[in-house]
Amino acid sequence: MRRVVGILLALAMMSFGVASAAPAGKVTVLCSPNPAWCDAVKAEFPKATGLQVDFVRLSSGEALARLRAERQNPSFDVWFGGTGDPHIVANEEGLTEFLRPRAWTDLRAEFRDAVAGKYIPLYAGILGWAVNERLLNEKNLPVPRTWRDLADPRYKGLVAYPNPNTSGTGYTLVATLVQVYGEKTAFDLLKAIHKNVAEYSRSGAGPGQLAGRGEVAVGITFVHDAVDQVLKGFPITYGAPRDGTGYEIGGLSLVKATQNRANAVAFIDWALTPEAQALAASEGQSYQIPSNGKTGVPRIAPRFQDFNVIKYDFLKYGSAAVRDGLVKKWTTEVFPLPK
Ligand code: S7P
Repeated sequence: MRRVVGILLALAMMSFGVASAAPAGKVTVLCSPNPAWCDAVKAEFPKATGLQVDFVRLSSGEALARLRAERQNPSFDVWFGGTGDPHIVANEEGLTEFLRPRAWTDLRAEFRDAVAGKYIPLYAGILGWAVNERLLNEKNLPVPRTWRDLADPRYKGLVAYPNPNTSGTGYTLVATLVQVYGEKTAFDLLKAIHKNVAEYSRSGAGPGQLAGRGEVAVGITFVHDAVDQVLKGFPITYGAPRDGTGYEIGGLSLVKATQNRANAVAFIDWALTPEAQALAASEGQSYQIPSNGKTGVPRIAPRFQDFNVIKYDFLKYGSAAVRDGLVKKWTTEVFPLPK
């Protein structure tokens, strides 16, 4: 009898076009980390929830620009990953809203406290560089030790870093130098380093790839992205300047004007589970420190205690006024200079 009822119920559901038992629908995600991680999320989220994922991969600065452009009619439900500064800008401009996720109390307190409820911490990573020592040895050049070393004219054409307009990594570099040296000295240093830059990449991972291919000798990137290049077999060593370096607390934000809130919240809660966060290293070629304290830290993830990491002021350098001001200053005072 129960079997007959089940068949009749299924037929009734199909005849009225009622969705199957699994929740119908999908989540559209603005995905800023390594594309491999975005792909892993797309593959695994449906297995856990029955919901599908569509994503667009944009670097952090591009992602913020897209959310600003779509303020009235966003095509995304969630912003997954990317550096924290633009996530703070998006929150302050009402493009995203803070949501206290199910896993909130499991998230590392130092990450939660640093971003003060502007967004949900997803991971953390240290700014540093990928170094092609083979290329440096060919030119009889030393491995740089400080940011100031990168201004040495002997490194002409041998440095790359991301464009802060598009890349959150690139903005983290500019904001780090300002916090270490003060704005005037920082921009004098950026102007000097500019003469040595072969390429300003679009994405944060770009400079490490350029160094891995031997197109530059020093690629400024997050150290975990340099680790990825090493694991892929490129002749890279990695580190960070001794004179102080910044870091990112990667963001996870609910798009405020989403019409798909329930599914967006389901994605956010899933993304913070240890199982989902473990995908970064196992499938996503991403070796940050996960935000959930219950998620295992990849053995090869760079550790804060191994570097001279500054107390990065996220609330100041993530404000729209400061972030947009420094990006504009770099774009008008550094980028156009002759080399
Ligand atoms: O997953 C790698 C990673 O470096 O990509 C993110 C990066 O900020 C996004 O790239 P952009 O610099 O191009 O914005 C980081 O959040 C993450 O660590």
